[in-house]
Amino acid sequence: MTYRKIAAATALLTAALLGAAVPSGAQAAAPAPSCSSSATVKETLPNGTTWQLCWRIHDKAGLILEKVFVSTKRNPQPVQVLDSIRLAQLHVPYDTGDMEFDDLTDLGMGGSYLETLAGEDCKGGSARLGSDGSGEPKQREVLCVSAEPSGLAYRGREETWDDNGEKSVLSSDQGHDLVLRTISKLSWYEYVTEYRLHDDGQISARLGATGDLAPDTEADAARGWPIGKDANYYSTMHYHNAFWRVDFNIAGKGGERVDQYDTTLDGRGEVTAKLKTARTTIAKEGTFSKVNQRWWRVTSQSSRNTDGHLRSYELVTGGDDRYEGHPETKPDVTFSQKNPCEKYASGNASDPECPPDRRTVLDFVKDKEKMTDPVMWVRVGFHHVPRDEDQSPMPMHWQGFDLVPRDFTAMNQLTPDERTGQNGNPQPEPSGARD
Ligand SMILES: [Cu+2]
Repeated sequence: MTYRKIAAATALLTAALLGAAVPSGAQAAAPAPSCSSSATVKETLPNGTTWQLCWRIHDKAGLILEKVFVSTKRNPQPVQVLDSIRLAQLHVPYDTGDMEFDDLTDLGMGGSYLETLAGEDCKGGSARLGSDGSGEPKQREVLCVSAEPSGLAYRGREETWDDNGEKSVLSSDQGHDLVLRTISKLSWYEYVTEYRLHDDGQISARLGATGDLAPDTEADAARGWPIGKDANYYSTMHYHNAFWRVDFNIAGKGGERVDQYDTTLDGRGEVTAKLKTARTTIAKEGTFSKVNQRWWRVTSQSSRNTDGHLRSYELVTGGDDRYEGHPETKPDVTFSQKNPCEKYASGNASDPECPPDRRTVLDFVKDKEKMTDPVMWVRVGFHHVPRDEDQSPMPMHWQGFDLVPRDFTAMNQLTPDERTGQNGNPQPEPSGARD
């Protein structure tokens, strides 16, 4: 998993943090929110980073974040990152081949499946009222908003010399994430939809699973794992194959370009292997998969940071089991031209307004349309081999990915004052270092 492991101790912190004073400079006029105050989250983290967004619950997709803007103490003007992000499918096929649930389109993360927060669900956070997306007007406490510590954000100790001798300047700070979280109970499983908006501009999307294993007694040792006494009962292995739909709108300009980067061996230098990294611009719709040292970024074609570099966000995926039982779950990422008929990564219902053949991501891209407004479909799978410890309730297991800013700002968004002179100006090697 590449997203940061978060310390469990978050309680009590959020109430204090969310009420913290906004640092000067971070109060620049934000664009008018396009949603009501109850559907707006605008919070400033301790080091001055402010995230602002709209949220709502969709009966199938569950929690949707829209119009996501970020500003920091050093870059106080809010800049849009995302038009929207949400889950786009969750396949749960069992290894026996006897059972599969497409949890988003068959059931749904919203509606009656959406849990009202209770107990310790949002301890230390702020529970927000909202409707569950079913059309039912009743408002419930369904969204938990909290600020959670993310550990050491950076550290740099600089050694300098003057007439008085050696001087050491330490820059270090603790980081925080703004966390938005909902819980959906689908039969035995309980899923946590979570977005972590980091103070350095990173966005982490992840799905947690807890609750209980689904009962199924058909498995043998090749397709199940013995739980309970001896080997009387094998709990069936299965996948949780999740898709997310990500629509960037960098600086509100849209029209991003998709870049793929590959790093390969390129002969030898004087000491060791040479490597080269090459960009391939993906102009047309398609599906793509990871190989060693391959990654993608979504790049604005018109918005630049103050160094003149095009702003972008990079997709970073970590632990991932590819489910090969369906053709549409084989690619790791799909880029398609934005189309309102393409709602889910699979299982799109027939709609008289839409062509009948747009069921899965593979259908979305088969005509290889030129992309002027790309949508990114990210697939992350988890092959769940049950274990004794999964009962009961099951410890949370997570799957997800990160969106990491690349050239969104000219320096680290958290750069402290004493380091601002170092942009493009690396410091000389400290004395006493290796030669
Ligand atoms: Cu599972």
